[in-house]
Amino acid sequence: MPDKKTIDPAVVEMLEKAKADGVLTMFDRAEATAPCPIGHPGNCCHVCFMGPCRLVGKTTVGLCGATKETVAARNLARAIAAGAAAHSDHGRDMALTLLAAAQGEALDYQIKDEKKLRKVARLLNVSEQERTKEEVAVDVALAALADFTSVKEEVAYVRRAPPKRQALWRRLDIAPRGVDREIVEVLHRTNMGTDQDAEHILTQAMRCALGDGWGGSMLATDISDILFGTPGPVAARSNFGILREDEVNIVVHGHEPTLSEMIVVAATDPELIEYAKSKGAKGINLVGICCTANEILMRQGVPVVGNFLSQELAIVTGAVDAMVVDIQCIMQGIVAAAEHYHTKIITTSPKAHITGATRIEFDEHRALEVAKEIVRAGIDNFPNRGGVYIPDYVDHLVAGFSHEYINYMQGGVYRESFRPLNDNVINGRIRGAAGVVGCNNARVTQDDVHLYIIKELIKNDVLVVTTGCNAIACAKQGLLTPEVMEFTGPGLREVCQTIGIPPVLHMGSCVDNSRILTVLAQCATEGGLGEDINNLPVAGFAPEWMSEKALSIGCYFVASGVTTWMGVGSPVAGSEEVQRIITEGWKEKIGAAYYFEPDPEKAVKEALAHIDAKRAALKLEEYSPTRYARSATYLPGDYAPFEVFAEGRYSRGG
Ligand code: MSK
Repeated sequence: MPDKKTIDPAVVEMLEKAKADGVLTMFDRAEATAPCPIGHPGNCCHVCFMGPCRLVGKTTVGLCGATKETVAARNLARAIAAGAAAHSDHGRDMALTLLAAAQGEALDYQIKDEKKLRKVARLLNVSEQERTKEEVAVDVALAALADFTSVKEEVAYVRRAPPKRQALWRRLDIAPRGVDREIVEVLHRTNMGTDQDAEHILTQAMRCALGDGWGGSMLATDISDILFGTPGPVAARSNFGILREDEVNIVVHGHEPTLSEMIVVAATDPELIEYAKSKGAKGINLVGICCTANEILMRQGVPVVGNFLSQELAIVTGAVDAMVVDIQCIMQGIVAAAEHYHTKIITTSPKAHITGATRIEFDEHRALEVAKEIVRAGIDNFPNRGGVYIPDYVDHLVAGFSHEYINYMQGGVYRESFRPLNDNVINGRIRGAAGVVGCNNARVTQDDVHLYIIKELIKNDVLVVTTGCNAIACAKQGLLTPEVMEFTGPGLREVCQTIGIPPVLHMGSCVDNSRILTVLAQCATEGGLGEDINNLPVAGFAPEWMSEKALSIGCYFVASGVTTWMGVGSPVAGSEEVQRIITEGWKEKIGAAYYFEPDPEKAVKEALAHIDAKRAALKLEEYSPTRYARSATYLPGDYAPFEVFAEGRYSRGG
């Protein structure tokens, strides 16, 4: 167990309150339950009913003779398939919502970004000229749905990758067909007695993950943008201090924006605000947790309470009148926590019920009506509150750096491009870039590894993009504001100050890691940095990962050419051969390695060496930490426009 449970002082206060109130949280359960020493490193085989076979000590093969390599590879491949399924099913539901909206069956949704709709239409080979946006949207939705189930054809978005990468995927026969087919094939091959060659199994795992990244997740992101708007920078607030003692607090938690976007509308409905006042509240305060939070944060500026490990603790404040959940990363423990307080846990997805929770099923055909019913349930619960304690910590942030905005910010409407970014990598102001993403994990100190890695990277002039719970960890630390230049190396600082951006760019939720893929593809084809993603001086990190989705994301980053370091521990530690395959083997095969490295210092060191090696291979200026030290002399407070954020870093008061 880590020495400390968290570095967030608001969480420390809430853990004390949970203890005083007799509430057990994941932090307590992590202390009480050690990870299984056989399953954790991938040595437990349970694909048939003669086992599980535990490959430890003298037992080196299962009943069927399956080796440690085969077992570890099968376990990893199955986890990747499950993660890909989660993202892609989310994406498919977005396509169904778009279809219903375009056909006039879901009247509460509009096509908010027509420009993006038409761009996506062209990418999916849907004719868009001289057609209404609704006509185009119907065909885009149908094309997307067909993409998920394509049996033979590769998914359309493969064509968004650099041509060299596409060619490599085709040569290796891993250009993904529909993600459904790839997931099924992983499950079939890893079924008892089928594919029993570790490398062969893991090659299919890559294909499946690519079907997620360049298929299901990318479609989820694009369709969300079409329906709810493509994000641009938006100022917002984070941490427990955003809860209000005198207002109805409604927390949305999970991943899908379809319901939460409607709850945003319902929470600002004058009639419902009046209704809240009739119950003694001053108004309605809508906030988020996890990736539903990221979705409405980056489009609507809705504040975020915390990341994955903070979900039970939000209830412990006694101030949450309703916690509305949809899919993924929702702990069953929130229902038990809510029994100590008045909080109503409301499950909404037809796919996700939780025993003991209140159920209000979401239906996109009457979306706003359901959203209002949910908000009303939260309001009705306000008078039932007991004691309330809200830790007084609030930080400010800027979120919403979509691919489209990053393009725009480097030249405006008429000259948008990635040229300035590439040029600054070439001249060494920016040493490289990193995607730092992913969950919290109760086996390590909450947010500590995230922030250590990000601070080390930006100190070393590495521009960081972030998503998911890592983005929320950064938000709580004030790292998503332009004022954090004190942590930033001089070259990167100069670039960020010139453009007016933070050194850490919030790019969205878990499925929005697909935005990072398209940014990388554009960097690779812009010129000057090679011709493929694996030529770029970039790295991937998931410092506190815990979810199968994170394994799929990590795998599609690697298969796309980004060497990636996963923190915490390795799910394949039990097989040296599998570790070799996904590191040296994949480096040779696909041009990038998949590392599991629990030591964050070592991971950063290796990633910086990797970035420098990529610079050298491109024959770029050797990176020097002092070359731009004189030109980038401005520090926080030297310039006025963002003084409003100057507090930062777990500041007290909202
Ligand atoms: S919510 S998958 S804990 S990032 Fe997307 Fe956070 Fe990881 Fe869930």
